[in-house]
Amino acid sequence: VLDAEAEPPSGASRRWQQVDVPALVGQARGGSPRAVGRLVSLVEDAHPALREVMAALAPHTGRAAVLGLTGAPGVGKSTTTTALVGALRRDGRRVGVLAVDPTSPFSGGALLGDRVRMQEHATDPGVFIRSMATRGHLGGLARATPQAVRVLEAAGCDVVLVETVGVGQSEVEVAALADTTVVLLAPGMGDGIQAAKAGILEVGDVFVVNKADREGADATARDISQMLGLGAPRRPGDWRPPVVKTVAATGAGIDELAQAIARHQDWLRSTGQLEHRRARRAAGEVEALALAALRGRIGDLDGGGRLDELACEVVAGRLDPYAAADRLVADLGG
Ligand SMILES: Nc1nc2c(ncn2[C@@H]2O[C@H](COP(=O)(O)OP(=O)(O)OP(=O)(O)O)[C@@H](O)[C@H]2O)c(=O)[nH]1
Ligand SMILES: [Mg+2]
Repeated sequence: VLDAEAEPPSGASRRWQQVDVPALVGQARGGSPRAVGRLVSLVEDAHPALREVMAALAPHTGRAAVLGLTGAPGVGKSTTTTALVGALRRDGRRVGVLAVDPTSPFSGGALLGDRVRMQEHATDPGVFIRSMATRGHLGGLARATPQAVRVLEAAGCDVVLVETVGVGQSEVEVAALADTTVVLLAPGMGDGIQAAKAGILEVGDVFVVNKADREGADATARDISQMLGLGAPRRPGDWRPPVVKTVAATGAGIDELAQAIARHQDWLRSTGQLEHRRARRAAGEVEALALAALRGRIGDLDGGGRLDELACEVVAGRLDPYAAADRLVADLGG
């Protein structure tokens, strides 16, 4: 796309910057952190060139393991991510890190903190670290994250770690995007009851009680194990989420965590769950894009006037909502 212009969500007209997609993708494939950063920015902005970017990236994706790390603010996600990156690098794996902040519309203090914390990897050419803010962007976390993961995969990452702060629905969302979801808790702040309330017991493939140097870690780990046992009875061959204790700040327990993640990845592959999860994920992505396209076309019918017209008919009692929807759909086809 060389001369892309489109309407941003606000409706105000905006001139998009020109993008030489083949050149940019080529540079990213060659390992240029700048090109990778630029592509993730296009993802964040829902830039009109994204369609071409995704087409260019598609042949180079689907091979990376996608790990989601989620948990309450301050539980130690970034510290754990940094330690995991170290373990993966010692294994010779190329790693991408996406720190996704679903609450922040701009790159503020928290993300700056992440960058400082991950400084030890800043000059390693085998590590890409990128923060992404999604609030206020079209589709938010659910649209942008898989697209940014594709950018990192195409840049040659074997593993992509997605860190998301657990607020509201974001844990559940990140779980839907990852092959393996790691849920972090800390003593005293995330006991079993709290975790059950937040709905994270269902989404975790591996549970971590971080800050195990603090009092209460054993009790929290026991709580979580117990709550996990109360769920639906497991059948033979089902995955049993392990609970690992870590002190991310010193690296204690990180090897055990890496092993638990590797075991889950083996299980995913050997049971066919990996393909199943990825297919379900892609279906969700395609459906979301298709629905967005349909919504756009509805908005375009008579410059948006057709929907208003039908709505007036419904209000006046001349049409029922089903009949009005049928007409709208018929108009889309015609
Ligand atoms: N005592 C102790 N402190 C830790 C441990 N791991 C991390 N911390 C500290 O906890 C604080 C928060 O750590 P982060 O890694 O930034 O936590 P986070 O979950 O990424 O935080 P947000 O991204 O802001 O939600 C920092 O001051 C860390 O140094 C640990 O194992 N023990
Ligand atoms: Mg963090």
